Amino acid sequence: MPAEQPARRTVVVIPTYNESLTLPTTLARLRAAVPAADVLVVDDGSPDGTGALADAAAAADDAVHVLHRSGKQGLGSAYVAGFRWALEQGYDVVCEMDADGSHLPEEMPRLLAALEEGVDLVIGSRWVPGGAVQNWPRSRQVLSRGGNTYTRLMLDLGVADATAGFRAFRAETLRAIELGAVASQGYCFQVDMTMRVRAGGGVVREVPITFVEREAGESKMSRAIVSEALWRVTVWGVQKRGRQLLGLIRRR
Ligand SMILES: Nc1nc2c(ncn2[C@@H]2O[C@H](COP(=O)(O)OP(=O)(O)OP(=O)(O)O)[C@@H](O)[C@H]2O)c(=O)[nH]1
Ligand SMILES: [Mg+2]
Repeated sequence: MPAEQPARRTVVVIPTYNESLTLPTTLARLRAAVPAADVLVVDDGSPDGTGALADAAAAADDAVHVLHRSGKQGLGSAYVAGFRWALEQGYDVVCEMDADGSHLPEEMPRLLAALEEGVDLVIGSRWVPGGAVQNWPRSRQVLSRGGNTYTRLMLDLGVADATAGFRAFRAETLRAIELGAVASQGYCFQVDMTMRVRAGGGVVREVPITFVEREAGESKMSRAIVSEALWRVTVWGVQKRGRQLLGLIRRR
């Protein structure tokens, strides 16, 4: 009989800012869907009391943890803080998920199952065959598809949904990344992390998911987040082409 694999310790990091209407349901569904996984809520002092709701959930359930930060500091830095905490605690697998119900907790087991030996990062993807979006306005679909097409042209990461925030990382993959150097704050945090995993030779696998528009609470999407993604991806793309050109010249 093959030796039994030791169970992987898994944590799901959920960043929150004003998600009091959605977090309790998301937490309950996640705990039911993946009972073996712990949860870390990273709340940025939400004025609507999301942090207190997270504390109440943590008091009632040992698997739920909360990191409180003072004031809205951005999605990217919330994830970096959550990842650091997770690595310090010695988890083997670290996942990302939104609080607003867009990422179905019931699909998390499929992401975890796809993180097989040899896979470093699993992305729950809207834009691979079998992936879908529900109730998303046409404008958001166009933005997401357009952003991903531009990212593919500039960076060629071999990924259809580089901005997706529904993910599972192997802890070693995160350990190999210099998290302090990650400056991206909005959507492009996801592109940034994908690029760093690929640059380190990591294997990325996409699994199709159904992304559902939030039913309550407000989006934190802003013009600033879109323009940050646009300029950073452009700078990375130009740098990449520059390196390729230098390589060509040196070879001659
Ligand atoms: N801690 C923290 N969480 C944040 C911050 N900005 C966004 N979030 C959370 O990150 C997740 C994604 O943010 P959303 O507002 O849903 O952004 P989005 O999914 O791109 O936009 P929608 O499609 O409109 O929902 C949610 O759980 C937010 O509460 C932030 O500055 N700090
Ligand atoms: Mg959302």
